[in-house]
Amino acid sequence: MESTARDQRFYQRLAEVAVAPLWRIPGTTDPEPVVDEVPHLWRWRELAPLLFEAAEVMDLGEEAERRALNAYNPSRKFGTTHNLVAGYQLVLPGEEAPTHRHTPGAIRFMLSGSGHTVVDGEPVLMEPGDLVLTPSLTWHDHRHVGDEPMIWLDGLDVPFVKAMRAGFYEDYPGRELQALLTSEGDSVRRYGAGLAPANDPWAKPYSPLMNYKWSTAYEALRRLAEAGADPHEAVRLEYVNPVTGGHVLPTMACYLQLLVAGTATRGLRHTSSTVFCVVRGSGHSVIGGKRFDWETNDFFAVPSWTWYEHAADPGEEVVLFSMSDRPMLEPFALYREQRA
Ligand code: GTQ
Repeated sequence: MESTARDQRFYQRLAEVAVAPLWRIPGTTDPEPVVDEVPHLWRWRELAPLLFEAAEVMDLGEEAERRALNAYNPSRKFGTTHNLVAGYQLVLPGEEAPTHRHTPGAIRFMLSGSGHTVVDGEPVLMEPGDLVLTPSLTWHDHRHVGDEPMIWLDGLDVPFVKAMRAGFYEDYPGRELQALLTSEGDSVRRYGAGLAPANDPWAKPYSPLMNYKWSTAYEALRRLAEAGADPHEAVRLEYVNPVTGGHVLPTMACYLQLLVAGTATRGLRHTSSTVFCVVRGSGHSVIGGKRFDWETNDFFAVPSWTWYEHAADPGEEVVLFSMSDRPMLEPFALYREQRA
């Protein structure tokens, strides 16, 4: 139909009362999700020197509460994916990152060194390969132990929480470090074997286990590897809430995955977005048709509804850690996946 002067006046009048005609709104009838973020790889080799330089530029505890480098998707100003943000964090010997809490939930995958993250009064010892939770509104701080730099990968749901207009943040009263309320590893003793004390009253919307130890997780992964591999998932375990069997956090799910040396997965895509971190070995992923070669400690973003597959180099057993926003989609029946 021709656009007449009368039509134009009509559309102008709609604009004047802040209304748009549905038939002119793009995207209303997209047959599939339109994804505005890109697959991307962040290399440890490139970022590690910058992380250590950050220690010269910024005093932890004085200038800022955390020395963390947030990875943003090159197609966005904030967020590694549209729902998740990931990045390296560094605490040096003698340093402490003060106590605070916020509505965004966080997970930490430990890469090197050691220290305590104190979570609501529980000192949680972080060692390489451990997955530590600091769920929404739990008081948390990080305290270095030993003589190696303490480095981990942070994963948070900040972009989602901001989009929900639900971001709140608070420093610990008096700006002191929180008091210790239990002995080290209390939740590991209660829940660390994947079982829970009988008649356990835990009812919070996140896992009561604050530390999934590397040795336990890797041993379980090796045992599952003996049972065989899935063509799309390879050998893949989810870190679960031992009380409910559900995801570790209401907004984020975490996984540990093994690829036998020289093997590859088949293509997979889903409506959840994922950040993968290379725990061991080297290989590559093809994401949205683009190849990314990765090494230990690198991490990469797989956007929603984007085909991806992983391959382990010959002679290299590969272990991948991943965090996913799948729990944000499931309650609304919006999680969907497809296998090649
Ligand atoms: O370590 O508590 O990357 O509060 C972003 C916000 C880390 C933390 C981040 C945080 C933290």
